[in-house]
Amino acid sequence: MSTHPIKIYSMALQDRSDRVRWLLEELNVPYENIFLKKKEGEMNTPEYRKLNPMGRVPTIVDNSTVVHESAAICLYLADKYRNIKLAPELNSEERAEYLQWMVFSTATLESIVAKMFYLEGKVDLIKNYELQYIKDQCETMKLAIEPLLSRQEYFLKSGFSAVDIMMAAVIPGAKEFLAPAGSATEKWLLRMMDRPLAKKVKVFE
Ligand SMILES: N[C@@H](CCC(=O)N[C@@H](CS)C(=O)NCC(=O)O)C(=O)O
Repeated sequence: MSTHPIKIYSMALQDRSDRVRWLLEELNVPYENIFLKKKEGEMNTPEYRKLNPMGRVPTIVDNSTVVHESAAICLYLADKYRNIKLAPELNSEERAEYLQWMVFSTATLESIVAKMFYLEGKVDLIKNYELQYIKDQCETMKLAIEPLLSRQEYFLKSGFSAVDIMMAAVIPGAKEFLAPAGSATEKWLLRMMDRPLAKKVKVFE
């Protein structure tokens, strides 16, 4: 077990570190925030590049363990503190489904949702073409998400898990496409937004 609180390197409360903070709160694990000032070059120092050679955030330092990639960080933490049961056990029937959704949340979902931010301020022609692409991709992803959340309260049948945290941190970026008004996905998202520890770390602000 840790002898020092886990350090989370980020730029702000509302970047991809928010999902890590939310998970740590749900796991009841102490942590220390280290906010790097991008404009002052703090993501570009040799010391930080040793932790994350790309100079991105979030990165965590847990004694001698260093991890970047928010999904990998959440996988690592939910397993490390598995007594809190936010990740199915290795031999559980739900383990494969859990891994599937954790990888989906960034590799498939966030890679598309992040384009929405990239498009801001771009010329209309590119914007319209790209927006149509994002919309089409979201429609395909909805085929997996919406029926599942119509059947059950959380992404895993057994209950709230690290998957819900990852998904809830990403889906609002393309809410109009992925969680339209009245959908089961929107109802799930509202429940996630109402969780006291999500509110505490201001994930949805
Ligand atoms: N896939 C990575 C993405 C990491 C990432 O791109 N983080 C952004 C902040 S949310 C960043 O560090 N951007 C670098 C910059 O703005 O200079 C993850 O999920 O951790």
